[in-house]
Amino acid sequence: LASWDEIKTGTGESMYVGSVDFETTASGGSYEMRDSHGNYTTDMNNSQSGSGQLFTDNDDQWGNGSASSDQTAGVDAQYGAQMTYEYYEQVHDRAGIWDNGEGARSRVHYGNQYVNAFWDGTQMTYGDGRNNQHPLTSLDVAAHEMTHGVTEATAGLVYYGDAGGLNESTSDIFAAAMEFHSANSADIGDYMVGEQIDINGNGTPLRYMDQPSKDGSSYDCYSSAVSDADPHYSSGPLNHWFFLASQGSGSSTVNGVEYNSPTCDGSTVEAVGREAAAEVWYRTLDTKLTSGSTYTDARDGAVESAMELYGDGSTECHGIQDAFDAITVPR
Ligand code: ASN
Ligand code: ZN
Ligand code: CA
Repeated sequence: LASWDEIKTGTGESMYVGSVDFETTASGGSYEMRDSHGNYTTDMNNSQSGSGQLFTDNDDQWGNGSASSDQTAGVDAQYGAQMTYEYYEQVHDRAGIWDNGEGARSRVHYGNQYVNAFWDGTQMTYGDGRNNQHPLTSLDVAAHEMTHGVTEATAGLVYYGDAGGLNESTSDIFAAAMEFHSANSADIGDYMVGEQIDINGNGTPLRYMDQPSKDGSSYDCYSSAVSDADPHYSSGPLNHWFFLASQGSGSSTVNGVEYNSPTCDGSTVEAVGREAAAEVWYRTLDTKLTSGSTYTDARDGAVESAMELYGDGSTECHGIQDAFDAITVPR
């Protein structure tokens, strides 16, 4: 931020979160899509290389709520980055991906009909989705990708074996936690990932945390087979753990969405609440896990974290353990 620049409040018409206010930077007579932490968003204009062009605007009113404006996907990505930054800062006392107060770049309009988003070690990148009409810029997808950065900067979980599943699930867990925390009225919080980007063309989400196998590929329960699966499927058991710890087993309704989460061993799990579950998992990621951690390490680390946070014998400690029993991670 140059000394003559000034943080302003821009107004955006987003694709997925309605009309939003977000931080912009006034610079040289126009406005930049850049917030007070240094998170900024660029337009790749269908290219697949380079940094893209920083979004700027003359009146600080951005996008039109549809893909017909190039700024729209930028609004979602920038808002998502700002909201995720604030989630980590407010809830986990973490100053961004690297915990050093620095923001990151988001790139939108990557490629043509590119139906994916990714973290590459330095930045978040988003394609425009099916028919270039469904940019992969929903809040949960933005938080998912940014969390890959947090995971890299903390535990450093590799992207294969058990650790790969833990890595993917960590991104889904904080995607859900951030979506609830941001409490945006157009995207109020749920235990699904990618429910707004219509990635399957029939309105179904990418992943379900109450019963991960509903996507047709993810595992609900831990077994040795999980270790050989794609990280997006071996994430299932830990996503299921997060749901069980947050909401408990059986049926529940949250923000109007009905869930059903059977346990793998027929047990009943009492909820410790989403905030406690997220707190425990963040501490586990930040202080217990390393690059090659397994599901057993995840269990041990989470139980230890729950003890440190809430005390030995606490309801939280029992609930966290019971949820790991329920996904059949051996003691
Ligand atoms: N969207 C995917 C993810 O973040 C990209 C990948 O396969 N790494 O998991
Ligand atoms: Zn991922
Ligand atoms: Ca979601």
